[in-house]
Order: sequence, then structure tokens, then C-alpha cells
Amino acid sequence: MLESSRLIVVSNRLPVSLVKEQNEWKAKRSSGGLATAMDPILKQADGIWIGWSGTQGDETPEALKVLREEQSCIAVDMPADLIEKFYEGYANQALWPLFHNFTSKLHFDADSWEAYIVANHLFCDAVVAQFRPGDRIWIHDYHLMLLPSLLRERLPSAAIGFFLHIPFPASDIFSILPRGEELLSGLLGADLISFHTHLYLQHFRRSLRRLLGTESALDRLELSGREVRLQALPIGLAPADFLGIKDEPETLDQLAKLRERYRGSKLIVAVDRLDYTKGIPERLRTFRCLLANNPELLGKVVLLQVTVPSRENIGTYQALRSEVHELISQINGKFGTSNWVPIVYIHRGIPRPELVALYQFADVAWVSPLRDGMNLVAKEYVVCHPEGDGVLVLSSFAGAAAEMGEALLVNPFDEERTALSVKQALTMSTEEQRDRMHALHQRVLRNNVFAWGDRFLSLLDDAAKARRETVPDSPPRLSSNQIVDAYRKAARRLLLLDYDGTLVPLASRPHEAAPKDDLLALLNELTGDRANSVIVVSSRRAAELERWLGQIPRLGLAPEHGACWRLPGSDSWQGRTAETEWKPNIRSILEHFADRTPGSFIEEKEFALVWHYRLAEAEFGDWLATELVAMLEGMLAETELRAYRGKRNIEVKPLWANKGSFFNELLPLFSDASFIMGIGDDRTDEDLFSRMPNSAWSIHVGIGPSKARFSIADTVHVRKLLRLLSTAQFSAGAVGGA
Ligand code: GDG
Repeated sequence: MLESSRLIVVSNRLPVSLVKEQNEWKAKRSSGGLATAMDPILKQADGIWIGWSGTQGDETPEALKVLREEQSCIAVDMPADLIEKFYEGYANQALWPLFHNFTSKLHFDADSWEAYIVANHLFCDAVVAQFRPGDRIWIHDYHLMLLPSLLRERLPSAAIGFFLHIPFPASDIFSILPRGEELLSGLLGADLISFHTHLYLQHFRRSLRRLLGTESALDRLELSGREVRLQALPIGLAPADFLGIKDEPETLDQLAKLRERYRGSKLIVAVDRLDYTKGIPERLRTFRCLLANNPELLGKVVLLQVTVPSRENIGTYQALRSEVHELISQINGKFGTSNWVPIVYIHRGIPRPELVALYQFADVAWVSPLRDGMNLVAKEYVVCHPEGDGVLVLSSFAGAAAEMGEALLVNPFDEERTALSVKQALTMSTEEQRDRMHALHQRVLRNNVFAWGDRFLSLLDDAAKARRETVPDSPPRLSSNQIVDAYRKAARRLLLLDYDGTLVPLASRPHEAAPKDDLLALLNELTGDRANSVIVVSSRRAAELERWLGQIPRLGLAPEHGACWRLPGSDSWQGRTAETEWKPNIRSILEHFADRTPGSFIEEKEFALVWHYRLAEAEFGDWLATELVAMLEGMLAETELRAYRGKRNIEVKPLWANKGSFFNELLPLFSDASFIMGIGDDRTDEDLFSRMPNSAWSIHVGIGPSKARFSIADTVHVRKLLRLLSTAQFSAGAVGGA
């Protein structure tokens, strides 16, 4: 069957709104940045767009048909109360403020979180209903952070990409967010997760490590054998949307009006959605400071502030609106004269030609968000200045600042210094303006939205391809038919079982992994069969294994990766005797690290010393661990000791203390065993798998590459397999799990 290669774009809002005019539904294309960006990409890729149409679910089937057939848009049906809780609730009163560092504006309630989950499920249903094999799915923004994982569950092989348009906050701030862990896990269903800047990407990686304990490299991470790619990819704009209309009559007409109106004045333009992240009151106060400190500017400069109404149902936005109105009347009242108004305020969206004329005419653009994912206004102003005149004053806290170093970068919280920069902009020489603007203009033309879209999609293709190619490395799932058959036929059997992650799920605290009665009963049954020799091979200490499992008759124990062992039916320990002379020396080094790392501790085993830092601050712990391993490698090079990096621990142990060497010692004793099985979940079990004969049943728990011949889903399926073997109640079928 031929696979499709359509693109499915998913965002909260469709690029088209359904509006009712004289009892008839009409589809109106929005002029937002995302719509402009995705339009050509969508057409080229024969794509569809899935999102909310802006109605309260009262549109007619004909209206939806128009949307689908004329605009390639599929509306997600969402009841009004759900939209309110999901969109105005968790999305815009928890995620939006927190991701922009406004922790004091965070408002969380469990109801709105539930609505967020329900809404993400509705989007998931809508995508699944449209999906054809081969389609690529591109999810946009903070409203849909659970969607990648929801989709991954239902469409395991689909190419899924996610782009975040707003900042990703530092991990300290992110950790405040209620349900933050769920959001991170939700994102990890994607093949590619992308942000505007490297800074946001670093913040995301630190949050992953801090909240989920998930490690990542600069551009990727591995999750149960599946790779997720990470990228910083700053969005651009479609230059023709601006340059293409600069000579149209409407634009020229507006330009003439501006020239007439502001003759003899310098004009500063500011364009923002009315949002507290955009720093509008701060800008107004800074402008007041500029006028107060520079009387020569009075009557000579005008700030034209355009604000587009936004999220007007939310209280914080209503309060902001009043604050802005008050500040403007106060400043105009204080400084204005009968023929000069310092701040001209437009509180509505203006048509694109008027905007382009304004950008072209303004001497300075003042873009000063307190925090902004990217900020397209900065780029739009620059693209409208191909001749190189004009100055951009830009907040360092806009994502755009990362690629617009030639702008005058300001800290909008520092009103005095920002006022100085604005003055510098107003008085800048033409040569300096050209130098700066020329470099900015070239970059905005080059890093346009098409380059952004192409790059995202080609990265997504690579990521999905890499995922598909790594899957075959996983051993095939075990099916019960063959193993049960082989087990039954064998007169003597050897069963080697790892403990943590195999017989019991991994626990965050070691003592929480103690065996429960059902596991003890299962092991009792297995060892009760005289044909079986069952040995638990674990990294745990002998004393611990004895305390937990010692009462099971005929159960063999091989602690410390098989450095020593007690065979089934025997009371005596065998293996090498532990040498301890090296310990004081190494212990003093580990203690030095433990003292520097609150929350970390040293575990002493018979054959090994382990520094555990699971409870320490993740980043600091990892950093010190790297330093420790480097130091130990040099010290231990000539000895039989080695330092091994585990999951948040460093273990120093003899080279020979591993499950593979143990198996070599064991094999001669069980030469008559015609059934040999080894099960384990982590790196230490790979040593065992690599030494087992080809005919043996080596079984890796979980997904991902392994040297084992077979795999099994998880500890639940391991138990199921052992039960099946022990009871010999054979019903053939898969026990490997999905
Ligand atoms: C999010 C992130 C990120 C504004 N007023 C008028 C008007 N606009 C247009 C601008 C610009 C767009 O609205 C605003 O884009 P921003 O980038 O400034 O901000 P958000 O809407 O908050 O968008 C942001 C963006 O996603 C893309 O990833 O940059 O950081 O928050 O295009 O021109 N357009 C017209 N009249 C107006 O009065 N025609």
C-alpha cells in the first residue's frame, strides 16, 4: 500500500474562524503569524489543519463542510464550558504566566487541569480520525502539551513533532507548576521537540532531569530505547507579507497621512497584544522618564502605541487595560500641550497596510516585553527597512534578542537605562543606523518562516526515520509456546533471575523493593520443582538478599553481580574472598564528594563501594560524578578495580565482579542443564546475555537494544511467565506483552 506523506498541523485555534453573518456561517482567514507561516507549507504538503474554530459548537454541518473543503480545516468540537476551563483556565492562567516567569499570576485549580486533559483527548481523537499511515503530525504550542504522548499510544509509528511558541522557563520556575511532570511526559511522546532558542531548550533539559530524572544530550535523549530529538529553531516571518504590500495604494495613502501628521517629530512605534508579558506599563513609565530627563525632546517626539485587545475575560487582563489607560492619560496630561500629544494610543487591531506604513515611517521601534517566546513585531519592523534607516530597541528577554544582536538591547525593568537607550536611538547617526539595520535586515530575510518550516519538517523526518531504524535492534518479543515446550522437555534447568527491574519494579528508595508474599510464593513454587536450579543474581549485598529471600529453600543467591554465591540447596558461600585494602583510600575520596553533595551517601558492600547521589540536586550531582569518574579512572588504571557509572551512582568494584564472569564459573556445574534461562533489565545483565550459549533463553525486560535473544515488556509479564512455567498450566500464547 502506498503511504501518505500529508502534513497534519494541530493547534488550539484554526487559522480560520467561523463567524455568523446574517444567519449565515462564513469562514474568515486569520492574519496571525502562525497561519501565515503554515499556509504555504500546508499547501505544498497537501496538508490539513486541526483545531478549534472559535464557535461554541453551534455551527451547522454545512459550515463545517465549507471549513473542510475550502480551507482544509477540521474543527475540534469543544463545549463552551470546557473551552473556558481549558483555554482561559489551565492554559492561560497557569501555563502562560508561569512560562513567562510571572509566578505571582499563576492560578491553578484541579478542575481546569481536568479540562486540559479532556481537551487534549478531544484533539487526539480528532487527529486519529484523520490520520493515514505515513502522515506527519506537527503540534503547536502550550495548549497541547499532553497530545504527543496521547498520540504516540494510539499511533505508535507516526512521525510526531512539537513546537513551543512561548518561552520554556528555568527549571526552578517550572518546578512550581502543578502537574508539570505530566506535561513533560506528555511532550516526550514526540519524535522532535523544538523551541525558539537554545536557552529554552537548556531549561527544558534541566526540568527533565530535575523532575523526571531523565538525562539528555544537547540535541536528543533516549527513552526506553526510543530516541527523542531536541532542537532550537527560531521562527521567522514571510517577508513578502510586508514588503509585498509596501507599494499598494492603501499603504501609500497611510504613509502620506503619517508624514503629514508627524511632520517635524520623531515617531516611536510600539505594537503589542494587550498582555502583561509585553511590558506596556513599564514602557510608558520609561517614556515618562525620558521626557522628564530630556526637556529638549518635549514637542519633538511621539510614542504611537498600538495594543490589540486580548483575553478580555480574564481579570488580570482587565486590570492591565485600566492601568495602561490611566498611565497614558496621566503622561499626556502632564507633558502634553494644545498642539502636541506625547502618546497616541490605538486600542484595536489595525489593517496590515496601515501597520506596514507605520513600521516604514517610524524612526524607532520600541519592543520591550518582560518575557516573550520570540516577538515577531521586532522582525516585522526590520523587514520593512530595506534601506537601512530606523532603529530597533529590543528587550533582552524576547527570544528575538538571541539573533538580533545589532539592535539596542535593553532591560525593560531598568527604566532609567532603557530611557537612555531610547534617546540613543532617537539621536543615532544615519551611518550607525545603516550598519546595524543592514545586518538585521539580511538575517530576517534569510531566516524566514519557510526556512523554519522546511528545517522543522526535515528534522522531523530524520527523527522519525531514526526511531524506526532503532526499533529492530530490540530483541523480538518472547512467545510462550516455544519456551514452555523447551521447559517441559528439559530434565534439568538453570534459571538466573535479576531482582530490581525484573522480579520487582524499580523503586525510588532501595528498601521499598522488598518482596511481597506473592513473589515469595512464586519463587517457592519454582524452586519446589527438583528439576530447577533457580538463582537470583543481583547487585544488592548478600545480607540484603539473605534477609529478603534467604528463607526460600533451594533458592540460590548471587549478590554483588555474582562476586560470590550460594548455590541452590547449599548453606555455604563460595567465590573469591573480598580484598579490602583498597577501600580506605577510595572511601576517603568518595567521602570528600559526599561531603560536597548534600543528599548523597556512601554504601559499603563486601566487594565494592558505591557513591549514591539520587537524592542530591541532579545537575550538581551529575557534574561531580563526571569529575569523580575522571579522577578514579586515572587512579585505578593499573589495578583490577574500575569505576562504573550507574543510574545516579558510581560504583567502584573489581573488574571480574560481573554477571558474565559469574556465569562462566557456574556453567561447568550445570553442564547437564538442557534449559538455561537468564532474565534481566539493565546494563549489568548484558554481561550475562553475552556469555550465555546461543541455545539459551536470554530475555531482556523492557524495550530497546539488548544482546538478549528475546524481550519481555515489564515485571508484570516476567511474573506471568514464571507463573506459567511453575504451574505448567500451559495455555499457549504471547507472554512477552505488547
Ligand atoms: C506567540 C509568542 C512568538 C499585532 N497587532 C496588530 C497585528 N499584530 C500582529 C503582529 C505580529 C503578531 O500580531 C504578534 O506576534 P508576537 O510574536 O509579537 O506575539 P504573540 O501573539 O504573543 O505570539 C511570541 C509567536 O507566538 C510566534 O512564535 O513570537 O513570542 O508569544 O505578527 O504583526 N497585526 C495587524 N494589526 C495589528 O494591530 N494586522
